[in-house]
Amino acid sequence: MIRSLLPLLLLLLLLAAACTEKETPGPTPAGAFASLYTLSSSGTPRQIGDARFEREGNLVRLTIELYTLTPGSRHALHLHEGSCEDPGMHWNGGSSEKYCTIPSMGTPWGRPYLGDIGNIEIGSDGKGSLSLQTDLWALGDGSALDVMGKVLMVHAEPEDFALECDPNHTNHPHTNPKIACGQVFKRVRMP
Ligand SMILES: [Cu+2]
Repeated sequence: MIRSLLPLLLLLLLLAAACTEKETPGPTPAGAFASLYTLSSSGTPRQIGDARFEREGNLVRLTIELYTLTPGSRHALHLHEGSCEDPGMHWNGGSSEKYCTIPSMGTPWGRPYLGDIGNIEIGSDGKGSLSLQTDLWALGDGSALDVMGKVLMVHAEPEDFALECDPNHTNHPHTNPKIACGQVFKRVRMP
């Protein structure tokens, strides 16, 4: 009986070893994070969220968690140039072209800028999360497409990215106040 189970046990051991190996972090950290703090001219900045960027093969996965925001609110999220103290332009990977029709994971990006993440929805508990996977961004390679060092900006209002990509829509005067921000840093420790 035991002898007949041996090959199965061996197989299970091998599978377990393979799984463990996959989870071991490589020599170079493939991740980055941003801690998001409120931007306000008065009062102490308050942390309202976290973001994680992870490289998976040729993809970058972004996971954002926000908390203590107005229940039921929606907010546009962008990556900007510069810093939280002195935010710059919308990040567009060094390009002046619109990204609307450029494929991300095989389907059009659908937003004008490469740094347009999307809108996040805040639930009745004041919390919201968003995750995004794209093969358009790079992480930590120092290229023009690298999201490292950019600033993740939370805006007061949501945005209609599809409308902004509509070629018939030319006029969009749009001021969307910045309410929170976090710079994207290399993760030095694995969680
Ligand atoms: Cu912005």
